[in-house]
Amino acid sequence: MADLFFARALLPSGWARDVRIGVDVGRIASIEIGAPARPGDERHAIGIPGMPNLHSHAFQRGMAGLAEIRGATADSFWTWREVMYRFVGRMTPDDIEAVAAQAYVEMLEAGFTRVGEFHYIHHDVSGAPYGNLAELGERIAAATATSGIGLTLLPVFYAHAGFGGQTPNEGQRRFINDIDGYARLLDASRRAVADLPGAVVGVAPHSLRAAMPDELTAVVDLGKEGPIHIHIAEQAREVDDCMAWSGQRPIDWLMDHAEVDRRWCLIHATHATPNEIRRMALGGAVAGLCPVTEANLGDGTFSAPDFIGQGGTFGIGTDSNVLIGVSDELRQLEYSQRLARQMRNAVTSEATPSTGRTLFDHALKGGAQALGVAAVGLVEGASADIVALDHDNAALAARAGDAILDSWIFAARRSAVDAVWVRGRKLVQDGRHHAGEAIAQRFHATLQRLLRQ
Ligand code: NGQ
Ligand code: ZN
Repeated sequence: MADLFFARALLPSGWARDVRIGVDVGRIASIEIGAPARPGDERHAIGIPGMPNLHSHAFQRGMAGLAEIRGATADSFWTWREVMYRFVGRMTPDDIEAVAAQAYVEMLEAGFTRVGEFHYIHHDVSGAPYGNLAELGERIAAATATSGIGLTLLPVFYAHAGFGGQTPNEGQRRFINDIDGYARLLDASRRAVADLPGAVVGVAPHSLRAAMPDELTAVVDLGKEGPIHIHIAEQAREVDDCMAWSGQRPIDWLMDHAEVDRRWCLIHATHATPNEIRRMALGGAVAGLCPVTEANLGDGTFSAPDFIGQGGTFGIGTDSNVLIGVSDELRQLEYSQRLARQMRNAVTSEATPSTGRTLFDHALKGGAQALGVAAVGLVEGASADIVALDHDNAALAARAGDAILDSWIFAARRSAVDAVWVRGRKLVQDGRHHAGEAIAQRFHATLQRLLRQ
């Protein structure tokens, strides 16, 4: 492919002018700084690294916006979950693939280049395993192949309805495995992505609600070297239930019963005490924040500034995919802090005064760590996952350096994402995915059928 030339690009060392990037079999092979564009170079104004999306349930894109309506009882996370269970209860493998492909196109168009799919639908609509245990993992892999987004597949272990090994309920029938079944599923999942370039497989005990202590240990052991993701402390009721079960809060309990190190990603971690925040930061686990979904579900606000202040690393995820955007997640993260603390520029420090840059750098590093990606960013050896921003976007007028990120995140209505490459392959041009129309058509047809039932 042609070399890429960016008038400005965000490198690990900071913003640089006149940057030429050479790509070889999906990796960044060379970076030249201060080099004039050569004939044949593909020229762009602004280059930044593609962002990892560390937490997605792709199928939930199909019900985005359909739970914003008052129910019979007080609406909460738990009533939303009932709506979600009803929706997932009737999806076929084709439906799941079609909805996932649409979600991944939207992620790419928003500047995400890899997705951590926290994948817990394993069985057919009746709750019986498919002949191919990884049928639905294969559908997820197929949706990433169609869209081109990078994949970290996180097959989920789910066995119980609540703390203390409660029997799963009807709505959870498609998620349930024992450890033996999970081990087989994990093997099948590894085979399912074996031919997908750059794919990573991790493990994911769904939550302390869904996995008993001995099961948690077994799942972690099955994970070998890969990432370990778990939902934790998202809802106040979850914290109360954990206290009633164990006498401890979820994060404290986890820290005491597992070796929570850099392989771990604690999704949400919303209700963390100062001491739990300190313990997470010390252990090196990534806080997997999903600010748009957490706001949508009424979860609460994670104390990101305190966590960063203690040296903690966070990444961002789109979780329920109710609205998909890199800038949306980062903006919501910052705005939640401003509202809670009645201050501005809440995540910054003297060393990193730009809010946009601080958020972006953290989410890039934390996202890569959480998704099992060793080298990230515009650096030789990293996967060529690159985003070009549109410098004609009015919000970016006359911006340079970190002001580009600040203005993209806080001030752009129309998407400022112009082009996106994954492993050096250009998937998005002029803001649109190359296969976006066909994938959207299939998504429309799928939703027509699903919502008429
Ligand atoms: C999920 N989503 O697995 O999709 C969950 C809801 C649960 C979020 N936690 C189900 N945001 O946690 O029990
Ligand atoms: Zn989740």
